[in-house]
Amino acid sequence: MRPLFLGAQPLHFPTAPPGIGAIPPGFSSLVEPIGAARACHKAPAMTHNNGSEKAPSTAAGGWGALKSVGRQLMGSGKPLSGARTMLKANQPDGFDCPGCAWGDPEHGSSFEFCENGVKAVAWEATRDRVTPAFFAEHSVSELRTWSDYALEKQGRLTHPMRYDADSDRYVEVTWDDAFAGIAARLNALDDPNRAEFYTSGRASNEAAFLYQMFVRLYGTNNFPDCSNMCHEASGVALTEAIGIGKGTVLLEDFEKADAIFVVGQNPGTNHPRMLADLRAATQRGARVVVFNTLKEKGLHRFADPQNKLEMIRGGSEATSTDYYRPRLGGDMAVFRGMAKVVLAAEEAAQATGQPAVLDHAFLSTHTEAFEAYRDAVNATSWDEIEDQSGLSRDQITEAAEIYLASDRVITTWAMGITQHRHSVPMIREIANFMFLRGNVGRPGAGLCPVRGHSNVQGDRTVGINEKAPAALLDAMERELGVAMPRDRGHNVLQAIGAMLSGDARAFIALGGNFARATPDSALIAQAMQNLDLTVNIATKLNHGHLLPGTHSYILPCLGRTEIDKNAAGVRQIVTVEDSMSMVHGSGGINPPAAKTLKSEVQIVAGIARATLGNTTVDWDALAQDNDKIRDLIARVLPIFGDFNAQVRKPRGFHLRNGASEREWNTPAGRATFSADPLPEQTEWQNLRGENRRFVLQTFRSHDQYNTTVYGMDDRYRGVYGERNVVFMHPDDIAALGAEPGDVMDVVGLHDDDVDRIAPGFRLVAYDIPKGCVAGYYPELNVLVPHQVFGDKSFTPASKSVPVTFRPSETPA
Ligand SMILES: Nc1nc2c(c(=O)[nH]1)N[C@H]1C(S)=C(S)[C@@H](COP(=O)(O)OP(=O)(O)OC[C@H]3O[C@@H](n4cnc5c(=O)[nH]c(N)nc54)[C@H](O)[C@@H]3O)O[C@H]1N2
Ligand SMILES: Nc1nc2c(c(=O)[nH]1)N[C@H]1C(S)=C(S)[C@@H](COP(=O)(O)OP(=O)(O)OC[C@H]3O[C@@H](n4cnc5c(=O)[nH]c(N)nc54)[C@H](O)[C@@H]3O)O[C@H]1N2
Ligand SMILES: [Mo]
Repeated sequence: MRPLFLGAQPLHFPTAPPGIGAIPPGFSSLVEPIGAARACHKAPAMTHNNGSEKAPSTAAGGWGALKSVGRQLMGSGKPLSGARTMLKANQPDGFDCPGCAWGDPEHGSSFEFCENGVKAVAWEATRDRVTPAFFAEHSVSELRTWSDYALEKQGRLTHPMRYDADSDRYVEVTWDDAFAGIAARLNALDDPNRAEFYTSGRASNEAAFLYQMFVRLYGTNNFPDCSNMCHEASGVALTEAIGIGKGTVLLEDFEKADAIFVVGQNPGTNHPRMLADLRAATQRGARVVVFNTLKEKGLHRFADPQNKLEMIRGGSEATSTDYYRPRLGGDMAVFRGMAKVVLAAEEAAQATGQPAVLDHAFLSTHTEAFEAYRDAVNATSWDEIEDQSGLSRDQITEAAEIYLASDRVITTWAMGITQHRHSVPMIREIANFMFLRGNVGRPGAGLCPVRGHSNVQGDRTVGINEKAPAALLDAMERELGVAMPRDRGHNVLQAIGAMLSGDARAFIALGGNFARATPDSALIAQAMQNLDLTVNIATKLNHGHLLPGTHSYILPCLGRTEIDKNAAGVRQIVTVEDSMSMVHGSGGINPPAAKTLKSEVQIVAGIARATLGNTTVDWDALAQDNDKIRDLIARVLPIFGDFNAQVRKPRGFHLRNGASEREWNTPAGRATFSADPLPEQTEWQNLRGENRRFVLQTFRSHDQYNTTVYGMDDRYRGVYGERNVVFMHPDDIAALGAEPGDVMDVVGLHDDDVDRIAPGFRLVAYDIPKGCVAGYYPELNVLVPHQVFGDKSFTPASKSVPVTFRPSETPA
């Protein structure tokens, strides 16, 4: 063992167990145990897989995660100031980790980072640069042939660039010329609704608020937003059910819950800090019940790389106690089935004079339309439920019994739930189920959509919303003295429609990678190049930047980890809101990647001033002082209170959420049950029995952040060095007349005259329900039809894409 010192605290860090290799340089000072040991009796680990398979014996996290961390911190042989940077992640005086929207613990004293947070930070803190010289060397047509990985790997964008069609290259432009050029194109449009203003969820509250103010003053509500492809269904369903489109729990509730249901979510990769909370729950005897089509490793066991003892012993702890594997799109049936069990238990209790099972006080005081729901549940047969879910009545009964035995239950979910056609009724069903025993709005219980991007929830709160509530628009009008546009604007799919039809003429993106994140990537690529103006505010080069319209600009911005100073040298902080509605400050600590960068706030203000002038709003003043923006936010949205004072508290503050206090902002003034029938057919049921047809879910590998590809491995799923793979049941591979490892083309089955083909994908034999297959986004987005989306949510159904396979000409 080598003694290490972290501040005043001596630490002993273990050497790696045999076979793991040396501790990678650069990460050792990252390691510190978190919190005190939470010794308690342990709940038994059980799996209820679609067969009788055993859970994998290995754990997520552990040495593999630490090795990966070390590699990330070393970058491409140029060590980053990584350890220091990492220590400031999610700290009161540091920056908010750009990795995900999971909440931070109350005592922001222990490290709060994870392997994938480290990747996100290291990716931004790279020393590689994409300079004007790089663009002089490579034409846009050439760069289009590069992979997503290769493009971002070049490093941070340094200078504002303008597309020059003659040379097919981006050339350097001054900031002022860029702003003036953009303003000229925007002001030349005959209708502001011909411009689309995209936002990706990493943008801060300050940048997003300024952006929506600019766009509305310009005259449109066209706010296609990454959340349209993400948790939109949660927003829609929860607004209908509980009167607010957000979750109702705090991180502390996870310490109090008797059972946590984790549905359609892969926290081991996408919200790794959540694993610590899940395993703490199993350790104190709570049940963690997983519903996931796949056996995701992080949802079985987790070795905490920040726990010294565990690392020395090579130990790990369970992150779940019960694991069920429904078919794709089968979860509404699962929850309907569990509700049947709960209602039957209530009847039995009544018949035998036992205590009630339902929370009658809650149902009568706080809910609406329970009877209609009860009728809908009674009208749903077990046959339907078993067929659609792929789980047996016994399995569903077993899971429901855990719910019945638990006083306090939390249900969390993510993309496995939100990216289907019937996502909104599915999430309403989750809410219905939770209402039955009053599991919303009390400690240790509640609904928890686990958001994706680190500030996607905050962006919505501050007005990035194509259908913004009237109250927000009224308040903006009062503040600015100018009428706000009132027509509903475009969401992502409507923006795509407008681009395809030629109605849209301009596209501006505050971050993100619209072209690759959206469905039907091949069609979108064409449509984007037909625009008059495309503008990308970004940290790194991606394919979205390589589809220039007639006039095109790349505007490089500071990242979260970087020091942001105004012209007078005063440091600025920004704020973000996590999945638990906690708003906190974030200030960078690294020097900017280039002196030429501007903050997102300054860039938005620059475009706004050039387009609208400096009269209605003093953009110049706002650009220099984020406190002024926060004051403005609080005037428009009083829920932020004394924003500037609150945000300087160590852990930030909680944005009040009526539903978590049982105040229901629904039309009925109560938590509202829905009585939707199950979908007639899920995509799996539609395709069943049809030769060579499958339903595909497109998800994330362990080495990517959405369209940002960090590397070619998916360690937890045993895939190394490649991304063009499709996970498939061995029997399905055989039915194709193929063998594991064969390379085939994946062909989309949507019935229009577009060819949707992803050539050259290797079949990986995998433990996955028959008829269901899986592969990575964004590579498979060419197969996702933009016409198939969630009812009411308009979210592309990227977890249930009908596909078939054909022999491939592409070499393996
Ligand atoms: N490292 C890293 N972190 C991230 C991201 C990232 O790309 N990388 N992305 C961020 C963003 S924007 C988001 S939205 C979140 C995404 O977080 P997740 O929702 O965890 O993301 P996916 O990779 O899409 O995983 C979907 C999971 O749902 C399961 N699933 C799919 N369909 C079904 C179904 O019909 N039923 C059930 N029960 N399960 C199903 C899949 O097997 C998979 O485990 O993560 C955020 N955090
Ligand atoms: N098939 C399929 N499609 C999907 C999904 C899926 O599961 N399956 N998931 C959907 C989901 S949940 C989401 S959220 C979307 C994600 O869609 P987006 O949010 O549009 O995509 P990202 O890949 O997160 O964006 C990456 C780019 O953001 C830029 N960037 C990074 N940091 C910053 C920053 O601090 N500021 C600025 N201005 N730019 C920055 C970089 O240039 C980088 O290239 O994709 C959706 N698409
Ligand atoms: Mo997302």
